[in-house]
Amino acid sequence: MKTLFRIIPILFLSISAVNASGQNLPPNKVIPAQKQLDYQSMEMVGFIHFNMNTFTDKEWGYGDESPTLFDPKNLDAEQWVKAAKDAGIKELILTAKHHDGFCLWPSAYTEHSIKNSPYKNGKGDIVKEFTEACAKYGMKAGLYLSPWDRNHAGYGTPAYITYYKNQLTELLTKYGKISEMWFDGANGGDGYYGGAKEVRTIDKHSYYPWKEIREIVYRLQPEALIFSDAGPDIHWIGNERGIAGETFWSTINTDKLIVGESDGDYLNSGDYYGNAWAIGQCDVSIRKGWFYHQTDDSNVKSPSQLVDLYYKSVGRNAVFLLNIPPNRDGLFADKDVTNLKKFRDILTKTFGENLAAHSKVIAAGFNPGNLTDDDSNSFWAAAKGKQEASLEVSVDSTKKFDRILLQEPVRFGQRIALFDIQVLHGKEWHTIASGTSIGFKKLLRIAPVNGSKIRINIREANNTPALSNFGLYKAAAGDVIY
Ligand code: FUL
Repeated sequence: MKTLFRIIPILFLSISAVNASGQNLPPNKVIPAQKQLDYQSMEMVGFIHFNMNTFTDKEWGYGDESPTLFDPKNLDAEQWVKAAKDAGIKELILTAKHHDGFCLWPSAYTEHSIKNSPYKNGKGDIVKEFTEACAKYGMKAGLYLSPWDRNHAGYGTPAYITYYKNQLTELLTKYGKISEMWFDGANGGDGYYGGAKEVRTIDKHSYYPWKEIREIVYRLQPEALIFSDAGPDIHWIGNERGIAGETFWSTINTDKLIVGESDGDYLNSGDYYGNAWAIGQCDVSIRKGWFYHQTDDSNVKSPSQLVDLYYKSVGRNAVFLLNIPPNRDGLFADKDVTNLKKFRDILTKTFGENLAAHSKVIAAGFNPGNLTDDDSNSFWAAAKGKQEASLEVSVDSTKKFDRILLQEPVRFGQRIALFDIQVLHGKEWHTIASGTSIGFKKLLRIAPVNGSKIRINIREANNTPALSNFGLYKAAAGDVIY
């Protein structure tokens, strides 16, 4: 592998040279779009699974549920948004339609919607309430429109595709700015299908015209990002536990991706040789299920468990997508709100003081001081042509730390493929951490340690290595490793 990493970089090297200030790094062939950079820097997005299943106590509705069952008496979308904001969430994604086909907005194309429910006497529109609440509090709004529809009579035929595109168009034209469209990979199986009550399988390679569907999104909402297990902007991490691989590349080979049929292990690590940039998104629910069930009230993830997931998603170069399902009243349950707040408090405390801030850095190459200057835009880069480097950071030897932060300026591509970190304790260097990818953000958790110097050794990279940020922290109470 080591030799391979040494040969491959040549393919990635661009012709432009690093200039003297180090601010113009030759970019890799595969780099993120600006909207992907902006998305990744949000770090945390939220999911809101709220729909017919909330009232039938199911996870997957069959599609024959009566709209009369849907009646959230105290729904308050602002409560969702405020609680999410306090938790550090920057965008929320609502299940406008889940697999059972019930629509949270009064779609002109079906009767299976909120307009035939008792909610606000059929005059309600929860997509509207949701997007307005998001706009009011500066939260980005995304929507989930299930490609699988167990209610629709035409599912499996071209008629359903027209219906799906019409619904997508409604959602993208009537509710202001939509920042993300979330396309689920689950599709095909048994269902009501307008009364046919049968099993309908579809060809995952050809049934959904994904190219056309994506074009609708980009045409109607040019700034929106598209999620699916095949990307293109954001891809599924390959499990629903919220955990990215310890090695995670934001590059992936799109030829290997099919919506609903991608290899989970592949998605979990990304691909060093990938031909496209796609952000990894780690979805997980704060509760056992995606939808609210009273029986899960004793099963809400603790603040510490959520912090652990933050390290396993954001800390591994991915984005954390946490689901918080409103209850039958249409509200986040108190326990969920409390745990969300405590989760954010723990992170704020842990990352409140960077023990390496403004520390002296010695390294060959350009602007080593940029590593500790509190500005994650500026960066250090190794000397031109080098793919290995060592940086020495002087630190206060009286202070113990147990969390390490590294960031690459990924606007130039993801480069570092092998590194380790050592601490000088007395006269000896001890290796305290190592890794095989960094990307936008890498957080390493170690046993508490102190020393007078830290050495960051970059052993392999696919282009001139660069780092934009380095931090040392002491974990706050509640920041524990599971
Ligand atoms: C899955 C769905 O089948 C679940 O119900 C849920 O929506 C989850 C986020 O994605 O594929």
